Amino acid sequence: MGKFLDGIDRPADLKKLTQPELKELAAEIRQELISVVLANGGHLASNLGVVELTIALHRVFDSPWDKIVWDVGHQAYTHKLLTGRKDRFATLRQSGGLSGFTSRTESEHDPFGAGHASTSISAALGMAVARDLAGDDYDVVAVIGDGAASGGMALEGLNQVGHLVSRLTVVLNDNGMSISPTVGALAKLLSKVRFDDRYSRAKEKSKRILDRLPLGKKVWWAGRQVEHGVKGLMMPTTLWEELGFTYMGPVDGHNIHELETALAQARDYRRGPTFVHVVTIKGKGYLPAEGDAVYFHGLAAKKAAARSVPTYSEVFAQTTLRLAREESRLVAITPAMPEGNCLSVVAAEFPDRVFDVGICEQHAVTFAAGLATQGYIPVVAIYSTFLQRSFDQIIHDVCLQDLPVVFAIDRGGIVGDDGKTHQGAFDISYLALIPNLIVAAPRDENELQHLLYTATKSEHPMAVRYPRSAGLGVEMDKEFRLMPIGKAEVLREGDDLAIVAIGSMVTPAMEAAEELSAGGIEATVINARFAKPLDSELLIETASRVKRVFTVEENVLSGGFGSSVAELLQKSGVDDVQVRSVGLPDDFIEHGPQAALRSRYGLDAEGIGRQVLVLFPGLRERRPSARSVEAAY
Ligand SMILES: Cc1ncc(C[n+]2csc(CCOP(=O)(O)OP(=O)(O)O)c2C)c(N)n1
Repeated sequence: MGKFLDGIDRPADLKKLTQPELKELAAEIRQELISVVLANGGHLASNLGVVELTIALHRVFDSPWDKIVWDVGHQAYTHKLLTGRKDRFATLRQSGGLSGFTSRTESEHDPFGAGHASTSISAALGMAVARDLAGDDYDVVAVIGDGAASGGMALEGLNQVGHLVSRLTVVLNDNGMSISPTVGALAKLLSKVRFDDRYSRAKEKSKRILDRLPLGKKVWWAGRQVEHGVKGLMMPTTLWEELGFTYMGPVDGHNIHELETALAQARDYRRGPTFVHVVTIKGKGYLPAEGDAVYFHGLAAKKAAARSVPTYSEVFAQTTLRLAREESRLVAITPAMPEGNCLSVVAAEFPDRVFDVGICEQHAVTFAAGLATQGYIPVVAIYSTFLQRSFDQIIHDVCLQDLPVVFAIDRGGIVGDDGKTHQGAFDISYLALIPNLIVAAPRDENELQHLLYTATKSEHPMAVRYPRSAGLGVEMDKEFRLMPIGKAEVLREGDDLAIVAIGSMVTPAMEAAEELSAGGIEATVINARFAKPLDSELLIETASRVKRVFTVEENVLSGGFGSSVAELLQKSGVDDVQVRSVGLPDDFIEHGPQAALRSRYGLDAEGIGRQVLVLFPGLRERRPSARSVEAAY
């Protein structure tokens, strides 16, 4: 790995190195990051930007005694390399390997697991308060990017830190970027500090004074600056100070010595919270990533074949673009993901009608609700996992008032390499229980465009969830079609059982049915299309006829599509029907390739066919030839 990195088994080993050696270590770390992430995928640019910051943090603080809480945790690769995980680093994001985020189960150096943004300050404050209640003495540091700092929770955390005046350090890793450039008034304020040359001049002067002072005096001097509000008079850093923090910075985030000086000042300032403003370059040290930090924010693992079929996200964006051209009241909202959900394509043509609201899913939903009250047609595009943040906004602000907001829910189902924190496993369950909300999932990209169109014409809120993947390559209809709400589609007729599938599971269900047919079992296959409202007429009629209903969904079974179907049949008094459901288990799903995970949970054609036979043993008995099908699996 490199002369210096080889010698680091724990953070304490860093303390033996000189400043020039630390520089070399940083170069070795960058090499390792680049080679592993280019192969395995992951957050390259974010990690390259914090190499020096991570080294300095681990020299100044004493992890795991001191708690370093990384926000999102996507930038913690150097932290992993320095905290005893370097020998497993090549397994990053692989099945059974290191997670791409921080995780309490992975290391004692990860005091808080993450994956979703803006949690670090609240978690760190909890730790600091626990420390004070217990009469302990460790330091607590939250490291948060300027993107994550725009999230509501981060601001709520800052608010309470200032109120309690707890001793903790917030390190702001300010690179001007979220995944795309950071948006919002706070971002503007930060960029003022970063680019104000009066500030650099004052900083140079401070540095000269500080370098000459002994340590004890340095702390005194930092305190004096705050008391006199010197910086506040000149620079827009007053905000942090008014919030109750002692502000230090901006610090050059690629100068280890300067970082250590500021962090040590923060550590030694015992009178309350400190705020260390670190300026970094996203992608630092790898020119392609410095030049295009958006592309290099998150890379997919190397894929063998180039993709020619558009992804569901691309079809969503193309559809939204067409709809925006036809309907001037249509507006689109994204919480900091214009690249991931492809809305940047729509923003290029309609910059005034696409809103990147920052990493603020809750705000995004209520903002949409407000737009809907005035007759606009808001399309809120959010990944399934991040929409969890907005649960009450969906209930209280949108559905209770029956406002026609469109939810375009990307990455529903298994997402793969990002793992536990990012699987879109719960949305059908948490949406289908909400009154007034229509919940749909297309079987392919053609159905996606029709459902989106239908949602924009709906008088009620409507959610359309689709998977993280390329489409199926089906032909796209030229004209949009209104899909009748709550109407399913029968794809195949058979008398032995009905397989009722939703969304991404429809095609594997059809394949499984063909395979079962070869073994003499004839299944009806229904594309449910809607998880709510269900096509009760069709489901009751089919269930009464075939007596065996097998539901398939890429969502947790608890409260999911299958349980809605079972509930419907139970309520309707159709008693003599066996209902069996497959879906995701009551667990958090690890990282790994999507196909491998689907296969593990039996959510592919083979798994569906196998489970039909296992869960309906009567079918095997009735059809002897089915035994050979089971044997084939
Ligand atoms: C709640 C939530 N929404 C969206 C995301 C997706 N996401 C991951 S990293 C990131 C940008 C973070 O920007 P910043 O905190 O500035 O860190 P940087 O990568 O720039 O270092 C976003 C939007 C997320 N992880 N959590």
